[in-house]
Amino acid sequence: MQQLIEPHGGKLNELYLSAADAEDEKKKAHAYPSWDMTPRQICDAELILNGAFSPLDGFLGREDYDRVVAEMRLSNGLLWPVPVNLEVSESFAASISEGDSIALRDQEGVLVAVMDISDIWAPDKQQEARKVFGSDDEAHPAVHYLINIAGPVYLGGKLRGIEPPMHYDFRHLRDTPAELRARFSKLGWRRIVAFQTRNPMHRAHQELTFRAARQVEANLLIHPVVGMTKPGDVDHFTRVRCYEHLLNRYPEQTTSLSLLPLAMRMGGPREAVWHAIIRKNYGCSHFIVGRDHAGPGQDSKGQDFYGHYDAQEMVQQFADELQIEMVPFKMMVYVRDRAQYVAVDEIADGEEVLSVSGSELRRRLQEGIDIPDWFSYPDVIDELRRTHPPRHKQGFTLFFTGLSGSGKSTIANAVMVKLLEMGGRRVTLLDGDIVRKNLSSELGFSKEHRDLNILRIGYVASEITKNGGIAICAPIAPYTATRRRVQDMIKEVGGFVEVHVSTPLEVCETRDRKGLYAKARAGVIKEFTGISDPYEEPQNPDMRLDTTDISPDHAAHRVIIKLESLGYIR
Ligand code: PPS
Repeated sequence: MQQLIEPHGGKLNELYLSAADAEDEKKKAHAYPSWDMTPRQICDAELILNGAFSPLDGFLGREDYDRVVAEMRLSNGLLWPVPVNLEVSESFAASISEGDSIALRDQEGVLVAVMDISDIWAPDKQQEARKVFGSDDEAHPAVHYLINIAGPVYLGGKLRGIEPPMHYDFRHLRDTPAELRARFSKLGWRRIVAFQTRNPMHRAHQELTFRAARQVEANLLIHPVVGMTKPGDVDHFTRVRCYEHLLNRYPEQTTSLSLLPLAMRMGGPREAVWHAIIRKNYGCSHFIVGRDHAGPGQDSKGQDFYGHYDAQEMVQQFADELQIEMVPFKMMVYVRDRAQYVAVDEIADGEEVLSVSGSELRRRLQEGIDIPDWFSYPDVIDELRRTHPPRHKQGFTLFFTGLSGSGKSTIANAVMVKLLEMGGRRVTLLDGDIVRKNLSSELGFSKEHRDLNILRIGYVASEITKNGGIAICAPIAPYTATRRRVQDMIKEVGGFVEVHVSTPLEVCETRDRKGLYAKARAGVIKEFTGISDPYEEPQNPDMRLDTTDISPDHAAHRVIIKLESLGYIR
């Protein structure tokens, strides 16, 4: 009988201990230093432990890391394109030594694995960004994560699995590589083509996957990523319900759906090679790579980070080593006269094609506009509309940032009152001073404390937004990267509107309503924004307001008009 494709490196590396050994290890782990993993580290750990990242047997050590970054290879020469590291804080790293064991826990403190530390080092993150992602531009989500969110020290070492990270959702759709391989064997599937996605699937995707399966005479595995995708993507709960609707539209017994708890990096070509290796470990013989695979979009100058078909080229370049066969696909578009989907390179001269881009779809959902039948299925659209109501029914955060005395609080207050006057919405004001009194009273004005303060505001605002309310924030929020983290957090759950109150420093200082500028100049107050501490101006705010020559009432009125034009109120 023909066997399924071999895992990468020849062996599926499942790292869970037996029940008895896990019990023993759990007792010993009470004495180990403990690290609460970040959401991304939990995703990575799960896929290391269940063998999806075979042949990895832990987080990369230094030698492997260096070679992966430089050459896309582990130190033994095996192809591996993306560094998978346990990044930690300086203080945690200082508390342990090479040779120690540490307890890796999930966010509730449950022990997931024990890690035997072999290497501790501070990586060159700029170099990692340039080599792995081809850029150190922080508009790239993974570069932003690497530079601004990931800890400064990396730990390398083998893992011993205690218990898999817990998932309460869609448990019937989650499989380890061994479970999926067993399912394929049971069904008698030998040729399986995997489809990776982080988006809802519509008719074009169905046509593409259906054709791919027919072309290579294989069964189809829809294998969406439900770990971490690009900030702003449709949440996985909604997507999975969409996939389930779509599944009914494939011929019976031909197609399977399974969820992959991967934390994507949006690394384009390198990531495509990684995705291929992962699918090979799950037992798939073929892998679809379309246009812009794992693409992060555009850089801060408006240029694409990667060419549309770079990912296909890189997977092709390593075809011999990968063994899993790529099924390359061009973009599918709808040809009106033929009433069918066709690859862009198959369109005849003069044929009229129709397409709805991702941003056009979002616009139509936001504005409650009709979405044509040729584009998607009614049950898929209904599902999207349930979680993406038009903007005026969504929660949103209005985030003012600017110097002390620029007018943020006054405008924020005026906007709040105008919104309350209009009625029908719940509004919460998180003004700088109010927050510092109620949420952050123990914090000062160091960079670390300011960041903590802003992240707390962001967290509260995201909860308000998620539940359909309006959060108005008015802190100084001087750092771009921290504002970005707040924005990413909130965009996952609703709207985010950034207003830069750009009143110049001279004007703020002349006003000096609280007398703080005078004290800052005299050196009585240290680390004062604009005087002895930085303010990084927003590059692309939704709106700029300089209050030098306009009244607070007028400024608030302009904000209301902006909110109306963006569709958040009407
Ligand atoms: S931050 O940077 O976003 O955390 O600042 P924020 O929480 O908005 O707090 C700013 C208010 O605190 C007062 N204050 C200072 N501001 C800046 N730098 C220093 N060192 C400082 N010390 C006290 C000041 O009144 C700010 O209020 P606003 O409303 O901005 O004038």
